Amino acid sequence: FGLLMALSLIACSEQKTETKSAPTEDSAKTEHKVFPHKMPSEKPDMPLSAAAERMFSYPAPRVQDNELFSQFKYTRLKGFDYRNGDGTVSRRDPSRPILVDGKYYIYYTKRDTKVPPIGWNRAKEATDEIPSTDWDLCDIWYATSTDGITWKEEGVAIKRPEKPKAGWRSVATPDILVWKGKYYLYYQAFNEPSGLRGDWCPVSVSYADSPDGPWIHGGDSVIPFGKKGEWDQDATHDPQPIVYKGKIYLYYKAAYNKWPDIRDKYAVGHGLAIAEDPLGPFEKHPLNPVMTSGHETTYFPFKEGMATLAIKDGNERYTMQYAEDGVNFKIASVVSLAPTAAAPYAPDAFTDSGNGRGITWGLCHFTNAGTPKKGYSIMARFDCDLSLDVDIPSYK
Ligand code: AAL
Repeated sequence: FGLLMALSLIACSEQKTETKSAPTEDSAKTEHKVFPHKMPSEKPDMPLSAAAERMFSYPAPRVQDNELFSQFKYTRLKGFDYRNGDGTVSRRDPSRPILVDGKYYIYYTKRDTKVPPIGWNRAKEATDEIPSTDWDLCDIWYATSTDGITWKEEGVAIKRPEKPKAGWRSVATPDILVWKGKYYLYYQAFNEPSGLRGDWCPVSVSYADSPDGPWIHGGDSVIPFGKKGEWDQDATHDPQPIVYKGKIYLYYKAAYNKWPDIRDKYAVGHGLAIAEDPLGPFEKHPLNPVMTSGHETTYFPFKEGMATLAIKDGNERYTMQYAEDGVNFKIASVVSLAPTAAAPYAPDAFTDSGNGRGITWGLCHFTNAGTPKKGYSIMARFDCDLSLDVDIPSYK
């Protein structure tokens, strides 16, 4: 047996030597071309594996110093009471903070109900006092802070209106635009308990001269639903306005087939609607959806284009993406433990500088909203290193 083994080993090594000494025409051609030790700035002219090829579709620098890579650090906020977490108070889906006269302002979904939500699958049992989901029977509240950690809850910004006005059932998930000295809040306006036929709702807008209000109703269904059969036929969520190329770029999400019957066809898409006036009309971009991953919308100006964080949902969840034109997004980096419902403080979101500097912090939420009998959410702060000006090496 020992002899047999020895013979077969010799046979093997002979075979190997033979392969080496008889190169094919192809391998001879590429013999001197081996992937270099120093990362090339251009794709090298040589056959590449799929992964090596893909590497050159990421923006430079492509290695550890990728400008659109970050880790995320979280800090608990001070100043919000959650009634010992009994599920009757919830705060979620914060707007991006804005800085006005030395104070940060945020707007968010607040639920204060006698009982916690009963769940989307029991939406038929929801009443005027029993919420179906965590964002049912909500109003939009606001809070201020000087350091982004300790907040003072100031009161209601937008109360849900009387039935049958748009949003009578719930107003939720706001975001802010500052345009020509006025403030505009875009938010989801529910006319039925979410969960009944999916998470159906259009977007409304209100405006004010001061970030403290009073808020004047400015319009409903500002992003028209798609026609029946189109991806955004009955949901426009997470509106996020940015001033870009002299216009208002309003990114939004449609979660289609969310609940309850065709969950296996569930998908998210983000659309872009563009207007010259904050009250519209908003025209949808012909290439919509411009993103196919990300449960919420988190966009910010970066260099001449737009960066976005695709959070949960979709094949490309947990990626940072970049579009030079604000429309055609490509994966720039893969991230982990990313903030949910991230709303960054983006100082140049409304300045249209054409040279976005990125972000270092923002608000997000943590949720156990699916937990029966005590679902609710809290807001938190995240810090990150996605700024071109401020380097935070400790997060790398
Ligand atoms: C959120 C957002 C929208 C949805 C629900 C409340 O994270 O995507 O606001 O409708 O979940």
